[in-house]
Amino acid sequence: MKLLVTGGAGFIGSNFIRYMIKAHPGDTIINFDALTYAGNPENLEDVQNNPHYHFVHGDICNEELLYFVVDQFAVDTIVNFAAASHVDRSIYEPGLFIKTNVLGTQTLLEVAKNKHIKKYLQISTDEVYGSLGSAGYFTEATPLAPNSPYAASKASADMIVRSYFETYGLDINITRCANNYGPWHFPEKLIPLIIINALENKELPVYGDGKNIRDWLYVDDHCAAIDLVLHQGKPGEVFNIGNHHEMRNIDLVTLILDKLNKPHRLINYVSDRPGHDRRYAIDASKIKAELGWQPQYRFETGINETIQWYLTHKKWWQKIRSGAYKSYYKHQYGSAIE
Ligand code: NAD
Ligand code: TDX
Repeated sequence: MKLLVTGGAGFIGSNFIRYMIKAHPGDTIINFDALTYAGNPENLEDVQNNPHYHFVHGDICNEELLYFVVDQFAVDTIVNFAAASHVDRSIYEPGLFIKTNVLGTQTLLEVAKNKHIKKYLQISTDEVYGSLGSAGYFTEATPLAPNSPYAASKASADMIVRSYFETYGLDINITRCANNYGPWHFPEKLIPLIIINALENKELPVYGDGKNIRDWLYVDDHCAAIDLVLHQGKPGEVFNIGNHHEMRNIDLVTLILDKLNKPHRLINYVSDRPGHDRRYAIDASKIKAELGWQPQYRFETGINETIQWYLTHKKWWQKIRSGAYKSYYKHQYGSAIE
């Protein structure tokens, strides 16, 4: 396989590239990434000298460059991770999310169609389904009802991907995964933010009443699912990915504090996120039944490994937290949290 991975320098993309290099050492992987604040070449330092791995610095809105790269490497498969991915940032800057997530996806699809790419996989999210009440699960048949500009941009992209299948016969799949956690997770997101703030004895910002529920999946299990869909996904199909690990945010924050032996008084309830989805929960029975996917990580194992990773990679996150991230943090949390 000659695989173009967009957004491969981010959290899930970098874990996926490392996973694929191990699982399919003969494949060629081209990581195409704009290196926004969330893209970090250090995430892939250990594979950069692998002769089957190539990095191209580029924007998925740049059609000309995409054609060049697809020709240059004779790309036959595309996985699109590239996205503006943080819900809170989408509230301040919706236009960027539309540009990257919607227009960028369409640009990539156009190249895939014209270059007769064999498989195009769109990495989507469970957030496109909106919010659940206290019961029930998202299935692939749940209507899309996105609530944040981020979720709306991802849902829009999904619709365009679908249209390239229906109209042009491009072999596409869409995966919609639950919240991921694991190594290389950018510290603006809840789990790494809580681990790092706790390690530094800083306050932990919990939105609203802390009772919003997220369904957590270890990133390697997501990578394995993507690998299966790439190889076996029937054209045009959507697959939900998740492992029934629902937790209230406050319970997750408390669990991390306890594991780090840090006091609960670090918790600080702050203003809620506007449009904050109450509950996500994925029904992944389709990918299990059709492709035989089975998650390997129990939450207890995954969270312990994740905490351990942040303890042993202080330099990685200290560098991020000392740069431009500081002004985002101040903007998001103001003086409520130091
Ligand atoms: P991330 O923010 O860590 O990484 C995004 C990457 O995309 C970065 O490397 C960034 O530089 C790159 N990028 C951004 N704009 C680009 C552009 N215009 N052109 C090329 N590259 C660009 O995000 P993540 O958490 O790794 O998420 C990856 C994908 O998975 C996203 O599409 C996201 O919607 C989806 N997803 C994430 C989760 C999660 O829990 N993190 C869950 C489900 C789905
Ligand atoms: O400081 C915080 N305090 C807080 O209470 C932050 C950053 C988050 N939260 C809450 C909001 C959510 O209920 O924690 C939960 C998780 O928040 P995020 O880590 O921002 O993730 P979420 O909004 O659920 O979105 C993530 O999962 C789905 C990814 O960022 C998306 O890219 C993915 O599609």
